[in-house]
Amino acid sequence: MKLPIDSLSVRVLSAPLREQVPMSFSALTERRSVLVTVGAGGVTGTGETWVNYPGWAWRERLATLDGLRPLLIGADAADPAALMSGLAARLHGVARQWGAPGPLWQALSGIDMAIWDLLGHVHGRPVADLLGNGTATATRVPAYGSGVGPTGVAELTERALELGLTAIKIKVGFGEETDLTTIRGVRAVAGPGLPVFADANQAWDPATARHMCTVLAEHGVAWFEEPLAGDRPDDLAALAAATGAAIAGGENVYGAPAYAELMTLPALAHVQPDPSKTAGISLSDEIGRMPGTAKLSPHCYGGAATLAASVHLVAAAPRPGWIELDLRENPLRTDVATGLGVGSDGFIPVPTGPGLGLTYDRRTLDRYT
Ligand code: SMN
Ligand code: MG
Repeated sequence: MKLPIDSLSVRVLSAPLREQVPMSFSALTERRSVLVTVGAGGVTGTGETWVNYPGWAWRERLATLDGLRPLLIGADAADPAALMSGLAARLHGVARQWGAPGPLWQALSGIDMAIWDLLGHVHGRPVADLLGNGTATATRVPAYGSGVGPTGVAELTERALELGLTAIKIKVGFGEETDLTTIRGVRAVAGPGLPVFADANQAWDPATARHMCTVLAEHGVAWFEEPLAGDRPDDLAALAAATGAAIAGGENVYGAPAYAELMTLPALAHVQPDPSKTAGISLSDEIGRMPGTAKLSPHCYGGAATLAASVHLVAAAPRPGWIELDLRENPLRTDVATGLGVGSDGFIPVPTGPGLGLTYDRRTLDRYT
């Protein structure tokens, strides 16, 4: 059955943050999100496209989605993976010439997420059931608390433990002293046993990375995320060989060939495509099924739709990893829709409703629009 797309609409959300979120590359001053809604045959689906950085990215995204609309209207929503790989191939050349594969993939990711939600509604099935071969789907997936440090270390660690989460990810790459203060602060609250992951956001050079991976491993850090620039797999391999570090990464990789290359890295323990940013649901699912040993642990720093997409992806993955749950305030994730929540065991139950399984609250959406 063909499902010709007949509409594409967008909604820009923003919510002020009481406290800035420091990152090794920039600070975030407000939560921003662009919701993408696709319609076909009287049914709609809603996804989300990543517009966190830079602050004006939402304007670019509206323009890019406008530009993509003519390619989408009339296209078949029945097979989103085929539609996405077709669009990616068709737009590859212009994205290179534009120098903007990132924004293009981010726009396509939001569209793809919306189409999977729509398809779930058409079939009356959760997205997890429609992915892969539709079998061996988990009913709940483990979540870790992310975004701990360099500020708010004790408070955010306590929040993670209160939520029942069974692992934490710290932000490093702010200098050795600051990074050690962060890991010590987590251990002081959570004790020596809690699994802790560290994310350097590509801040280190190879020598610093070797040193910091060794130092942080002594504090029991279990994976090192983007310790080096994401586009240098040989440097990552050398770092892993020298230190034995387990590597995580993938939130800044674009296109199936680049992910396939990343997956050949023997030390890659977790691959982290972002369903709102780098790979939508279709390519994220494909990446999780690529040969290799890395588990699928999607990058998630968005609203409710991106979290839901991550949950469905991990539930259906042959090598399921972790769900990333940002511990800092984000009403665009917690307040705009119902259908997702963390259980007291630190696991997120996979929504059983159709599509992504979210029900948006119109009034709250309007408040943040
Ligand atoms: C991250 C990146 C961008 C914004 C927030 C957090 C980080 C992560 O790399 O993996 O969560
Ligand atoms: Mg990261």
